[in-house]
Amino acid sequence: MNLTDKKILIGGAGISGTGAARLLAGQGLSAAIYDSREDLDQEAVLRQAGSPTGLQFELGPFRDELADIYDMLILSPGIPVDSPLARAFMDRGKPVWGEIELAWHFAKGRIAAITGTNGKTTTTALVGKILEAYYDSVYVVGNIGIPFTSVAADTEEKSVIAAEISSFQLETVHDFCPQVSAVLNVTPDHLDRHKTMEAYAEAKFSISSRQDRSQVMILNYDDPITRAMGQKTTARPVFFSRKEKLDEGIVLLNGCFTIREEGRSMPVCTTDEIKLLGSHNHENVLAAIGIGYYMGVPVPRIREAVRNFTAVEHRIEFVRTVGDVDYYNDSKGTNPDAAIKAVEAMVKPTVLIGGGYDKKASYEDWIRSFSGKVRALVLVGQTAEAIEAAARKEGFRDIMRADNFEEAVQMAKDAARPGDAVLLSPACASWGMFRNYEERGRIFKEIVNSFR
Ligand code: UMA
Repeated sequence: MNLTDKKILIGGAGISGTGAARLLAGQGLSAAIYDSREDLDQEAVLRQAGSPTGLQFELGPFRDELADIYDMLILSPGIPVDSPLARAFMDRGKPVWGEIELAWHFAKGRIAAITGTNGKTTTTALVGKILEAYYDSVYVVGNIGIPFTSVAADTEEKSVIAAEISSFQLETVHDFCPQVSAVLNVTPDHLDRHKTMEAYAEAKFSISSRQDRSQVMILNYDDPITRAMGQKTTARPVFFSRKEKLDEGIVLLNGCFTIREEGRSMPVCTTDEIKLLGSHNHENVLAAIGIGYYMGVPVPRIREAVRNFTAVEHRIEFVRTVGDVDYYNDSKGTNPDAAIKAVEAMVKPTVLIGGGYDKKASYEDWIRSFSGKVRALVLVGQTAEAIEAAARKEGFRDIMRADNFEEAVQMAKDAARPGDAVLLSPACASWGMFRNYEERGRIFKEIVNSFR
């Protein structure tokens, strides 16, 4: 589709929307930004968009007539596809694209696209390092915090791109077609938005919907939902498994990450050689090895990158030890499944800080994973009550409630004994209390770093 002469409305003035505005302006296309915030700092938005001339603003409650005035909508991932804004365009048969589709339209080179409920940031960052170990022109973009639109115009035919893509972003892809796609796992998350697990899994699967047999879809064999995707995909499915010694795929053989293809076994490195904490990270490493390999990186270069890779910020990130208590920042643990992985990775008695924005998750499995390791739970935020109720139902009683985040960290410090760990792994999004999980993690680290 040719965007010239189209009147384009960008929905949302966050980093996704401003990235889109910057890209469109660079292509000589004019656009307007819609945002529900009437008090939006237009100067700041303009600066973030690279000060394009002629960027218009449409602010405040959505008016249906905007969908008459504009020809297409570029939708930020935080705005649902069933919002009045998106519906109005769809009802009129007008295109609704997201950041990924828009960037894809202008980008050159090959893409490795990674989604999944958990592990996608770590895996994408590791894939970025693997690609950098071999290629000159590498970009790491998407849900990881760098909008794909912000680099699309810089890419060249020789570029390779590692893109972390959320289910929200996958709702607005159409022609997007990566060279290698990956779905790491699908467990309950964002059900307030997708409503059912089927719809959530379907959104994840659409990462591969345009691929053909010359392209690869990397899937987790140990997860029943992603394993089933292997039957449905039009791409060539390649499985990874932490548990099964598959004849084909990326597997763990006697503690060694190994690529198995057409009867050959290619050892990459052992679990002892990696610096990532927790066995869930073995899955991320298996997936990243597969993605790197099918993006054409030779095994020795993959080995080098995997061995040197350290944890991503906010993902079971060690902060410091104070008074013989280890502090870990897992602010990226924004759903119960991710938070379970963090609890499992702890080796010491743990005081856990949880709670935040309500995504209508259920917390029982998370509480059950405490299994004697979590000594006390400090709760804060909108979900504190629901988590406390779930914990009491499961027989866990060492619960404290804090009025604000700072108090929660202080309470955890007071409850911890020498030899313990304090873990921030909220099982909830940060929205409402913080701008995003990064801000929550940074503030946690600031508080911990201020302890004497
Ligand atoms: N807005 C409206 N109407 C609405 C909702 C929002 O006008 O109904 C406006 C807000 O006032 C705000 C803007 O939209 O000005 C925010 O847009 P956004 O929520 O899409 O946030 P961005 O800053 O553009 O960041 C988005 C992703 N955010 C979400 O998906 C919620 C970022 O993922 C992503 O890094 C970025 O694009 C670049 O691709 C964050 C995230 O929380 C990290 N992702 C979720 C997750 O990982 O679980 C999916």
